[in-house]
Amino acid sequence: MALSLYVFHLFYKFKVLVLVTLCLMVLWATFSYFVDSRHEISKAKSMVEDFRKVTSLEDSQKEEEIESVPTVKSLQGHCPALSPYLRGASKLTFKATLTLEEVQKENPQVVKGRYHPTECSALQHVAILIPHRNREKHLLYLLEHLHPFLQRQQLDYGIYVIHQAGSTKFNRAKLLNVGYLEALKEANWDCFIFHDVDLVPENDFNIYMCDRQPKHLVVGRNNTGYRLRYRGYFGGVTALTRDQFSKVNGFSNKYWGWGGEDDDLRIRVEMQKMRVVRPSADVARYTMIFHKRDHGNEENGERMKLLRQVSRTWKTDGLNSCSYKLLSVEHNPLYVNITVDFSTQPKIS
Ligand code: UD2
Ligand code: MN
Repeated sequence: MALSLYVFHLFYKFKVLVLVTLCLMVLWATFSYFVDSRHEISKAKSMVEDFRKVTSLEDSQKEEEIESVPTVKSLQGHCPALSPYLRGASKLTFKATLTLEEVQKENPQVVKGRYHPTECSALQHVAILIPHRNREKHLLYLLEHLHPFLQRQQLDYGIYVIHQAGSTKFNRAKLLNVGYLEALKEANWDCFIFHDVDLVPENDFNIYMCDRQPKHLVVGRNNTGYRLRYRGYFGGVTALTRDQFSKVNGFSNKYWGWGGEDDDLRIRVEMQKMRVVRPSADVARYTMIFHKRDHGNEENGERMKLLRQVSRTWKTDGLNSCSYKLLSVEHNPLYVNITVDFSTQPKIS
């Protein structure tokens, strides 16, 4: 009898132990679920906050617009802060046999390099400016990926390729100044994206809209292990509003060959008490199509000297002194091609 009582007691103790363990497991699972979801919620919150900032910039612009000229467009509802078409990270492919005709077929709604969503009124009008010479294949790949990317973001946009004619030293910064000046002759763009031809964005949550501060869109790229190259790095792809860019007098026109012009723009931005902002590292990712240094774009030996002078020269070297010979403006189906000659220095066109 005593033995069976003892066995019963032991069995009872075992049951209690199992029950307690089960309770602990349930508690642990619940706790980790809440910790995870709190993390997710705060991530989502910060994303929404980012979009709210952009939209409020837009709203203040739109309010001014509505007050001055009530247009038919302003009666249409604005697109949402977060487009429903975004997909996140995508695996990029670059088909060797791709043709311009194929890309055109994929983008029937793009006319003369421009697109706007029909279901809502875009939050910003964005001009993409691409400096170019001898990189036709890169341009093709960029157009292939960028058009659908921008359409998924519900932007009213136009793509401008600014082509440097001839074989004089390449001048990326001056080409971008030309792009800004020429694009504004066509439309009242709110925002400018200064875009290398060989950088393809990997994640469409990297929104091609301007912020209240100048924005640097390349935190990382494939060939630098997706890390920021250095703290003040401002190269590759940047977004500035019409006003931010005009406030710094644009880029310097004096950087011939490779390097320095991006740091010069950052110095101009900081001198105007603006601050460079960046999207989070997990979305600001790019693939740079492999290339070697081009002929005619050799390293600029003057760049350190020029960088030391920015505070003295920015007011007279920039948009207000950008002289060039405009050779042509062609409206191709997928982009506007602006060809300029820098070999002579005629007065501003
Ligand atoms: C870096 C920067 C770039 C710029 C450059 C220094 C990144 C990702 N990019 O680019 O923004 O600051 O250093 O000047 O950090 N191009 C042509 N044809 C040419 C030469 C240049 O089209 O013959 C254009 C093209 O758009 C190209 C860009 O200029 O992407 C920059 O030149 P790069 O790609 O040779 O220089 P990279 O990759 O070191
Ligand atoms: Mn490059």
